[in-house]
Amino acid sequence: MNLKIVEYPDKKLRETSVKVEKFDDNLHQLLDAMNPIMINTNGIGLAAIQVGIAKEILVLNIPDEEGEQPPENLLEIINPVLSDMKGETTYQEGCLSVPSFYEDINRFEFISVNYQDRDGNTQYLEADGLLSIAIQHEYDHLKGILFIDKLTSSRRRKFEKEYKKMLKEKKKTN
Ligand code: Y12
Ligand code: CO
Repeated sequence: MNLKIVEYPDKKLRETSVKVEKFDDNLHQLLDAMNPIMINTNGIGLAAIQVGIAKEILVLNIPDEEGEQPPENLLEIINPVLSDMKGETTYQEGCLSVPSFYEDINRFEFISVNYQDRDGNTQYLEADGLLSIAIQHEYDHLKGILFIDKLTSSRRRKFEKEYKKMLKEKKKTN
């Protein structure tokens, strides 16, 4: 499967993803293609809409203490429903669809997630720390929300200016 990361300001990223209904070979092929894209681009989370597919599919692999992302730590989350959001935390986030930009974002500290795995089995997890932040960031993608939408208006204006400049430079070198 030849997938490419969709980058801001592509309007595709604003689409609302739909629930997965068929847990078939097509879904497995997509999941198997999303994982290496995420790992090879130093990502820790990726939503299907970031590769142009508007379905409620997330892959995550939170680095361990050595900074490794072994395949056994891969988490595939389909049709997630978040609940029991509690507390508050701040983390400097980045996004594969918004390259070269990082900013402090407030999130809930603890969340619970009901979801399905690649075979359609119902699963449940409770998360805190980086996993909780990453799931909330990826879940937002399913609703067409980007972390830059959470910036103050002055910070957002600064971002738009810097990002435009970065895209211009990129165009020159390509
Ligand atoms: C905490 C904060 C954000 C998340 C969401 C998942 N975000 C990522 O996985 C971001 C990855 C990322 C990787 C980059 O490196 C490359 O593209 C090679 C990167 O650097 C550049 O764009 C130059 C930026 C972001 C989870 C938890
Ligand atoms: Co993102």
